[in-house]
Amino acid sequence: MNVVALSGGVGGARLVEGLCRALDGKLTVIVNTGDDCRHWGLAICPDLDTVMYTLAGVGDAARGWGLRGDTFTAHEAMRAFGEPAWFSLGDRDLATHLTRTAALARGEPLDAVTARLSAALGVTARVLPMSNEPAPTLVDTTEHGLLPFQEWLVLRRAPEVRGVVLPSGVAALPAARQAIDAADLVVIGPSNPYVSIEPILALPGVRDALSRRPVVAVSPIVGGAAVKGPLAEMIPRLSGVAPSAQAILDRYDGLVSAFVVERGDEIRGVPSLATDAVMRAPEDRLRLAREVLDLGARVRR
Ligand code: FO1
Repeated sequence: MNVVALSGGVGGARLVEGLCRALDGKLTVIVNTGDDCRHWGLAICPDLDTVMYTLAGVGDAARGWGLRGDTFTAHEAMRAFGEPAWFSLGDRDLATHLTRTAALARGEPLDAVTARLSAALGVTARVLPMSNEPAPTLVDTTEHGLLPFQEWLVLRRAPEVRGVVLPSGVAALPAARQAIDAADLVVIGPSNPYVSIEPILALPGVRDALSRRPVVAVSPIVGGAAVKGPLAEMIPRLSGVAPSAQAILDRYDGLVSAFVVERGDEIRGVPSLATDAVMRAPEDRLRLAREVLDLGARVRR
C-alpha cells in the first residue's frame, strides 16, 4: 500500500515512526515547515528534525524535540556572549542546523538537504518538507499581536490566540503533490490542525489533491484535552467550540474519510475507530499505526 503521512512535531512523528515500521520503511512523510525559524543565523526546521530524529530512533522522547542525551555547552557559551538563549539548541543538534544552513546558502534546496540528513541518520522513509520555499506561520495574539511561530510557542509560552496567518502563494513541493496523487491512503497524524496540518493544506493544490484520496486522521484531542501543547486552548478561540475529537474532525471540513479517536470520544459523520489513541510506549506507535492502516484499508473499499 502506497501511504503518505502528513505530520507536525511530536505526536505526528510518533505515529509516523509506527507507520514506518508497519510498512517496512515504505512511507512518504510530508512535514510542516511553517514553524521553521532562524536562530543565531542558523536555519532551524523543528518539525522536520523531530520527524527525522524520531524515525532514526535518536530523538529525545521525553522532551519531544532535539536529540536524546544531547548536551548544551554551546548554548551556555552563547548565553554568556549575550546571545538570545530562549531557544535551546543542543551541541549535536547544532550539526544538523549547521549542515542545513550551509547547504541552503550554497543553493541546495531544502528537500535535497533533508534527504541527505535523513540518509545519514539511517532513515528509510522518504521525508519531504511541504515546500522548498519559506512559508512562515504567524500567530495573531490578543496581547502581542502577530508573532512568528517559535516566538509565540517558546519565547512567550503560547499566549492567547485570536488567529493564525498562513502565507499565500507558496508552492507545495512538487514531489509532495505527486506523492499525494499516487497515494492509496493518506494519514494525518495527531498534530495540531491549526498550526501543524493547515499550513500544509493551505499550499495551492494540496487540499484538492487530498480530497481525491482516502484520508484517515488521528485525533490529537483525548477526553477534551490535548495530548501535548496549547491545542485545547486554541479550539474555543479559533473554532468557537469546546475542545473535542469532533471539533478536530469538523475543522478538517469534509477532508477526512475515517477518524481514529480515544475510547469514549465518540464522533459522528465518518467511520471511526475508538482505541487507545495516546502513544506512550514504542509498542503503542506500531499498534496504533496498524489500526490506522486497517481502518484505511476498510474505507478504501
Ligand atoms: N521547544 C521548546 O519548548 N523549547 C526550546 O528551547 C526548543 C528548542 C528547539 C530546538 C530545535 C528543535 O528542532 C525544536 C525545538 N523546540 C523547542 C520544539 C519546537 O518549538 C516545537 O515543538 C515545534 O516547533 C512544534 O512542532
